[in-house]
Amino acid sequence: MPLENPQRFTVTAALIYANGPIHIGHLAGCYLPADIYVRYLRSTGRDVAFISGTDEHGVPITIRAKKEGMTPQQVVDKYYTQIKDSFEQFGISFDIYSRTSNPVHHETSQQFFTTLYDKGYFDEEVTEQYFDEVANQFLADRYIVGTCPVCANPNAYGDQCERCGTALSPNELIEPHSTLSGSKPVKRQTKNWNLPLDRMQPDIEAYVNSHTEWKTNVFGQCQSWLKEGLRPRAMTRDLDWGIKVPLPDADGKVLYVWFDAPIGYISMTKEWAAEQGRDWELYWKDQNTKLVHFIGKDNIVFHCIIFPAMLMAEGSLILADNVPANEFMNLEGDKISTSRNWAVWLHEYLDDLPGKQDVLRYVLTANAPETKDSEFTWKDFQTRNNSELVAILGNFVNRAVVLTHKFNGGVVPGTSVSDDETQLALDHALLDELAQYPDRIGQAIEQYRFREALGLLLDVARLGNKYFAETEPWKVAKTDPQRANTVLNRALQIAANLAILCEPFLPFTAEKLRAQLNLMASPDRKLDWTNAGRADLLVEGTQLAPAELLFAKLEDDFIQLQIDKLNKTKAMNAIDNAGAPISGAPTDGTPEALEQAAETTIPAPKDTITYDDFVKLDIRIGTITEAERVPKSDKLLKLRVDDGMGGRQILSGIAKHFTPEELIGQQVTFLANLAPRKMMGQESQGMILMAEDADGSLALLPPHKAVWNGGTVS
Ligand code: B3M
Ligand code: ZN
Repeated sequence: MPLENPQRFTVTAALIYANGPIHIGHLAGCYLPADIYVRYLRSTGRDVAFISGTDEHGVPITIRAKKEGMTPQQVVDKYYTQIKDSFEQFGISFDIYSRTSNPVHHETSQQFFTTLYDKGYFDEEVTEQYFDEVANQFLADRYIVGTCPVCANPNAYGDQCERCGTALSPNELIEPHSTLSGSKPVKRQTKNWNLPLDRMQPDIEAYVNSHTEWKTNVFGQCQSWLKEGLRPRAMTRDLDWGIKVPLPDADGKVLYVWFDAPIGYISMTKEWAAEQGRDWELYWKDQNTKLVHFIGKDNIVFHCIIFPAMLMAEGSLILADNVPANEFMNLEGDKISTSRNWAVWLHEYLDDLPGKQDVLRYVLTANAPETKDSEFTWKDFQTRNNSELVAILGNFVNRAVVLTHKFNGGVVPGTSVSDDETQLALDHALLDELAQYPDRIGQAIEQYRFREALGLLLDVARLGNKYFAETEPWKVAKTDPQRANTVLNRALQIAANLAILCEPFLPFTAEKLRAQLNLMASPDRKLDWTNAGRADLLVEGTQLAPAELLFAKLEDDFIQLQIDKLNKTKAMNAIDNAGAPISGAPTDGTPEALEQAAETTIPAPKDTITYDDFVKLDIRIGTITEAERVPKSDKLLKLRVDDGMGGRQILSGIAKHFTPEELIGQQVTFLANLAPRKMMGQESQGMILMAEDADGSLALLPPHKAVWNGGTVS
């Protein structure tokens, strides 16, 4: 059951692996919603611990180390600093951003393990695991590659085939080999300690089922795990990087990274509480503390099933009240991918668009993958900046400040009671509506509906713009300065409210706005959510700072630079792919090559032909002179091609890739002696040749310099 009206919150955001920089997908999926939630809670006066840090153990770290030619320690040191810095720059307001390599974390995790061990929770199990005799170590699933039994992908990992998505175990791989040495691994016996999730299923089920209020994607994923039946899971691993298993007979073994990582939330809370002189136990043991985990969808099972099971077994700690996991954000029509460098990296964004952190915060929230995967495009970024932030929010505030400078010397005017009924009713309705927004926005945030909350925030600015349109103070000032002053006062109160209400979403803008309005708190008027909605936040007589735009318009050429950057990445990937091993061929075994090969596969080569076969093809150059859609077909274009021999008609199934206009005037390569055939009742005399890109898009094949029409290709 969800907690009613809690006053203390422990809010965690996923402990990301310290094995690479962070990108917009991370921010949108987990850290921004968490930050908005926490900033809002603080503003309502609730006691919050906002905890996060880096996950520095596990195979993802050792794989990265191998790739970068560094030690695992060097890798985590490098990325911890970089990641922490990016979060700081984007205003993610953690109370602590720590790391799982800290001593307090090692101790806490080992203690936790020992408690479960002493309570008799673990089942010892001896299993046969793959061992690399050349590298002299047991192989984690990710270090074993072989052929997928489902789709025959030769580069499937020991835990998953990334081509067909099937979850695998190393035993299922055909012809497994080690990525460390390339050798064929052998089976060796090893002992590990299992958490009996199967026996704990009734308790876990009761817990999950008491939270029908969880997001549908989260609740649904839990149900499907439970329906399949939980299986025991080893909480130790044969690996040399991680937290040593605190048992005498466990040499060469470390805690499973998914055992220690979530305990990181607890150890980091301890670290923070010690620094602050607070009691960490209040945040993890008090039944009235609300524990909320913000994560991405790939971490649901660990936070909703495995970690709660660990906590239940431990016995003294609270369970999560909610786990508002997001789906994924895609980028310009493609999955964000680290190995393909298909991402907008936060550190690069900061270089390219300095001072525009709030614009990204805004766009990522407006487009958050809350209920389904969503999409980031630079065009949408530009549109939202120009037509929402600039045109609605920025414009309203700017008008309020500029008009106050113009008509009242930049001093906040007082109000006077109008004797005009219409004006009275208008102002009454305005203030009434304004007063409702803090609750409406707050409720949306408390229900993890951040997109909706942000929409409501913008509605407050819309309310202000509408009020200006209805009252026209710039006209009224000449005839009825008192009324104009009243209007300006109301508008400035809306702006002051915006300074409070936008703080969770746009903290940098909130600060600018406070400075511009010279908005000061006083003992009876704290500038927080509890006072938002009031129409007296800004005191009469306050001198405003000079007007300054909150947001600047983004021009096409600026956005184009970002699009060009991504296009360059795409081109680089295409070149890399061209040199990458083709489907069916072995890779050089490095994780990089394997990752690459798993993500892109070039079509297999066709059977060999003779020169005689080739010369039968009459391939020529022509120019497209006319192009139009074929009625009732969404695929076909009818082209007129100047072939130097009087011209011909060719039908081509490329309507989804090109508009007729962009084809006219293009030189193309075409097959001239293909037997004529009819399509949709029209004759096609040949075939336009195209190159297909990795993403399925098509490219024409013009000669590298203009060639006479009818010129042959050989
Ligand atoms: N390190 C997975 C990830 O970085 C994992 C999260 C741990 S949260 C306790 O996506
Ligand atoms: Zn497969």
